[in-house]
Amino acid sequence: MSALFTQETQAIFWNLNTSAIQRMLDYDYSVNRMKPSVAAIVAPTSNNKFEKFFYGADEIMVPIFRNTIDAANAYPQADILLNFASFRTAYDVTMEAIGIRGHFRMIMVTAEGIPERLARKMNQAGRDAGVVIIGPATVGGIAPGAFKIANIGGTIENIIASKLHRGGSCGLVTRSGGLFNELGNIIAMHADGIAEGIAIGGDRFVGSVFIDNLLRMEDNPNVKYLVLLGEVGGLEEYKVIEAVKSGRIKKPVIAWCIGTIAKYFSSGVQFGHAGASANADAETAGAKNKAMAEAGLHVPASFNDLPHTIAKVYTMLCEQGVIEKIIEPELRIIPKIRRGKEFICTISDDRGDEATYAGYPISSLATPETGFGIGDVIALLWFKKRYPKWATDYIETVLKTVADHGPAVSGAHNAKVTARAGKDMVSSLVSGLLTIGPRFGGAIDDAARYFKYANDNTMSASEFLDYMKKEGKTISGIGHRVKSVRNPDLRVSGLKKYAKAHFPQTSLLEFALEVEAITTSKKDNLILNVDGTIGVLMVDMWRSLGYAEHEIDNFIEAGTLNALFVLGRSIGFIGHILDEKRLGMPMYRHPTDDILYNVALADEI
Ligand code: Q5B
Repeated sequence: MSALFTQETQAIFWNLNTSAIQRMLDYDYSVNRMKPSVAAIVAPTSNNKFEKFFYGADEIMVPIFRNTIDAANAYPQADILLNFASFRTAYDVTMEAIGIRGHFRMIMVTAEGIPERLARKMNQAGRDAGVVIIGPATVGGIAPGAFKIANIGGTIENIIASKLHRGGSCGLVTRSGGLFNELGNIIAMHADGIAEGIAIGGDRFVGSVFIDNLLRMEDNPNVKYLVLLGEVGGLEEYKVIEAVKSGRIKKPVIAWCIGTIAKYFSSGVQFGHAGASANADAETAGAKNKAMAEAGLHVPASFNDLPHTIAKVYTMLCEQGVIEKIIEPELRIIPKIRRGKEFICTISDDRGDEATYAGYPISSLATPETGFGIGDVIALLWFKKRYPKWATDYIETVLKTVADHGPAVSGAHNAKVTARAGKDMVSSLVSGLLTIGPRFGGAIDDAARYFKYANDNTMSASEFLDYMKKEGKTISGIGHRVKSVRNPDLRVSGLKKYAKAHFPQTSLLEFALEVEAITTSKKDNLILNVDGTIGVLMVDMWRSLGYAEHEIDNFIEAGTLNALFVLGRSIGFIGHILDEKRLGMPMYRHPTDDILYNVALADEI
């Protein structure tokens, strides 16, 4: 790939460095990118699932993952890793990312001070895997108008002043980030800006070196000439000389090595970067500048002359028709004052002419002719997906099945008593709903959780029973007050029949039935009850729909399954409350002869 970054490029940002990420997104917005350049964040210690960032005046949510593998799996198109881990962690993060074979095309490592032994291993691993490593100790790179890594180019004002908001024709490679900005400014003043620029980093051992980047830029048709800002120390510039001599690099190269002052010192000088010190004559800036000039590179007489050399080469290429005039694009302006939103909604939107459920206008769902049922509405509003008919029909079967089970059950009883106390519909309904819990109706999530846990851990039915006994827990989804083997619950038979006929697979149901075979052999009423059947079949449904196990676990943790009982049984409770109102029943008082009074005289203390 000759252009390292395009407008489509997306990165995974390792570390929750909010200000650097915000700067990237501000850049994206300004240059009219269609999608944010940061697809996801990896932050191992964060408990948050996303972080909000501004995108222009609006806000967007960038998902947070606790490890790189999950982020990479969720965002297969995000093939750049911006590794902002500390120098203690950066090596491990890079090696893990290289190990995700075929995912990352480029990894940028910002940390300074990674031990040289590890840096060499890391760089070699990158080369072996065909991954471009930029850094360590770098601010990264930029393809103006397309993709900008974190802080390179500085503030938005400096970016515009240096024409880094749109592509130019120079391919720039430096070691230093500070001098990258300086050169960016010089190139903007004396030519038309940069097509691609990379600061390779100041450490002695960096991943991609000058020649790697210059060869890629040679092949990039957007780059018309090259600027290399080398440094005293190392021999990398000689590889560029060889490439020019051999004709591999044909585009004009303007080059200068900084550090010529070193010859005025009596002893060796170590400049700011770890790699900036000459260990032999050939490594001095003077020797490298001389060799580059002799090889035909455009080498100015001094750094002060560099702008004139750039202007000269640029003008020549314009006159030759190699470089054409750039039509300046319009920039989007980032508002000075931005206000963060207090609430987030990802399921429905009421801002247009008509509200939508997960993108579907209500009118496209509501009327019978559309063919959508309440199962479809639940799939959209609860799971933000369109489910196939067998799955929405199952959800509707569940709702119809649990709508009521007579007046004697805990919730209906409470709702009736509350209505008879003169309370309104909502209060009576809520008093009924509040009885839904681990023993009554609200055992569905726990049933799914424990049966799934046993199944995930390949326990046999009897091992599962032993496990629950050790835990000191009754098995959610097993047992019923009135239903038993001899008095089977026909609701359960109906659900099982539906699943057998329509589900692609029912493996968790099979497991639950093995458990039931053991429990009913001990006690007749320890059947797989309606809660248990709904729970295991919902897991079978989600598995058949292709959800990952952790997504199913998240549904269960959120209480999704008990919510099905809440929703369905509300229909019945409302019926009972209306019944009470219709009948005008008086206040209820429980008969005292149905209460065992066992009240002793309180002791005095
Ligand atoms: N034992 C449901 O209890 C019930 C055991 C068990 C191991 C078990 C009980 C239970 C789990 C929770 C659950 C949903 C309380 C039920 C629903 C909706 C409904 C309701 C309706 C509707 C029934 C007697 C002996 C004891 C216990 C042992 C009982 N369950 N052992 N695992 N799961 N189940 N709830 O019969 O040796 O004698 O001390 O908590 O799934 O709510 O229609 O009414 O639509 O409205 O009263 O269908 O099973 O029995 O609690 O007195 O226990 O059996 O350890 O052993 P029972 P208990 P031991 S569906």
